[in-house]
Amino acid sequence: MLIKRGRDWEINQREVTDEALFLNRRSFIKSITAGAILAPSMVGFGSSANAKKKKMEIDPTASLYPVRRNDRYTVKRAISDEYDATTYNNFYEFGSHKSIYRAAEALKTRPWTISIDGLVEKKQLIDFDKLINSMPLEERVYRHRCVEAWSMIVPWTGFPLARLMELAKPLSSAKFLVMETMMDPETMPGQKQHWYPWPYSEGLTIEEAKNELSFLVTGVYGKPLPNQMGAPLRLAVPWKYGFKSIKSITRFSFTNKRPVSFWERIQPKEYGFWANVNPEVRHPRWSQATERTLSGPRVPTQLYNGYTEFVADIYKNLSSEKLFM
Ligand SMILES: Nc1nc2c(c(=O)[nH]1)N[C@H]1C(S)=C(S)[C@@H](COP(=O)(O)O)O[C@H]1N2
Ligand SMILES: [Mo]
Repeated sequence: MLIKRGRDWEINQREVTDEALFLNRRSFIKSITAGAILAPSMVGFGSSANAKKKKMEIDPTASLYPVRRNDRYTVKRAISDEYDATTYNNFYEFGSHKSIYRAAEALKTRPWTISIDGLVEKKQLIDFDKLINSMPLEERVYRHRCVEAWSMIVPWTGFPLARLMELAKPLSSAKFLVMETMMDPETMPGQKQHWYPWPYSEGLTIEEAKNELSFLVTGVYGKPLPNQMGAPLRLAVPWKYGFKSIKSITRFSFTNKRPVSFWERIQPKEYGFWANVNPEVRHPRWSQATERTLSGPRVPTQLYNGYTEFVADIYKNLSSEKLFM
């Protein structure tokens, strides 16, 4: 991982390495074999003509925002600064560091077709604009806890994942929901790095997906999602580590087989299927006891990221599973 300096809160973070460390070593070795060395200047990728064009376009859903906040999910701590949350991102499709927000302008978010398939009564392709206009939008202030031990509090706009499941009508044989990110190596240059198992994918059990907290996000800070945060549609599952909250989704597939997601495929000793937040269960390379908030102090991490009352029931008969990695 590149060492980036500049903000006070980053200085204490040297001991915390991130998801990229293991991979960077492997990719480094592979790129040498391929006869090319990844220079740090290449990792961020450039802004393109596309990006500039995109800036000129007006988001066709802009008039839907802002929407009413649902106070059932309000967090007591302060909401993170919008600039901080929108310029410090994980989106490996655009590079393995945090400053991908300019590069992500290249992502083409229209037209955006979403496939619902697998073990469902109603296989379908839905246009994103049609979908969002058929859904009850609300705002929810959620915590977000990255496995790298940083966190933020943001006001997401979106609708419950359960509403999308009602459209799909999963069969009783469906036990898991798998989601996939858009595959487009031309606008997402990270996807040309063949050592990653693209497309990015994530999975939940049907019970987790139906939980009231599972939220499909279309906007943040009272506006449509910026590309770097996963436009036009991403997941928020706030009781789990951030990598479960997949961005720029184009596919929802129902299956009876537990999926192996992006990070689990890369490093199964460090990233598992469940990935529920627990301050007492260390990442093999660092403690998860505390977290650095994006615009605030270091604070203790909470079990299920503070959402125990909403989710504990899901796990009561699953104690033999590795629920916290
Ligand atoms: N497609 C995709 N989704 C992704 C990621 C990614 O690299 N690609 N990173 C994940 C991780 S590790 C985190 S912490 C969050 C970060 O979301 P944010 O950039 O909006 O804060 O997105 C998650 N979703
Ligand atoms: Mo993360």
